Amino acid sequence: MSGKPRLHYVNARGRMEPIRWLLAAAGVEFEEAFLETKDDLKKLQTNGDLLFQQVPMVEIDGMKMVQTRAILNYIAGKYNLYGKDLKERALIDMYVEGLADLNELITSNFFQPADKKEEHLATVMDKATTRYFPVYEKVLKGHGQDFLVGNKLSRADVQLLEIILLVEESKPDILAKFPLLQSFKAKTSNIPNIKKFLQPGSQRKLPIQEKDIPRLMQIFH
Ligand SMILES: N[C@@H](CCC(=O)N[C@@H](CS)C(=O)NCC(=O)O)C(=O)O
Repeated sequence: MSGKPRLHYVNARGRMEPIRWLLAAAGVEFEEAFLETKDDLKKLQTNGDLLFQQVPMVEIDGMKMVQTRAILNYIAGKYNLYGKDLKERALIDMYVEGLADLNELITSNFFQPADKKEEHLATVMDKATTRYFPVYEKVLKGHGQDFLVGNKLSRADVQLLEIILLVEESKPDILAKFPLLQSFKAKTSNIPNIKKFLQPGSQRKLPIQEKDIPRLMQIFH
């Protein structure tokens, strides 16, 4: 054992990607064990490694952690990215849950019938512009600081940057009307650990392509 967290998931973004982001932002090196086939998943299930028979699973500090949110909470707490008190943590939780909702909307585009995808994506981008991004712009404006909570990097910032970049993949000008989010993006992208994660060749995963879907379905269904 190297002592590094070991991440069990497929070689794709999916539910593991925010965990990769958070570890990277915290400057924590991690190893990845990729599931290539359904048998790889079955092996973990039969060994009793997965509490609910599902991945993501992260081996960390002698635990085999499952449930994405629980894993993120643990890493955020451990690496001091979860606010200084309960109230800061409450704010962080609200911001992060909003981001999770937006992420879910974006991901659901993959599962739309081909003739509905474009229309669905337009609706999602509209929601991003009118419901979600204005919230974060307003927060940044309200306290005049570059981070969402407490003038210090938190998991909310890391997860917001991840979602901004994700949305920009579909709509590059999404931040046009959000000047504070533009400077937030520039500043957080330049934090050394994050900058490194954004370089080609890091453990950050590329967007899932249509052609990857049958491979992933074969493992999970
Ligand atoms: N609530 C769980 C859901 C995990 C989940 O749905 N995992 C999928 C892969 S993304 C899975 O393992 N599917 C296989 C199965 O359910 O048998 C989490 O957030 O970790």
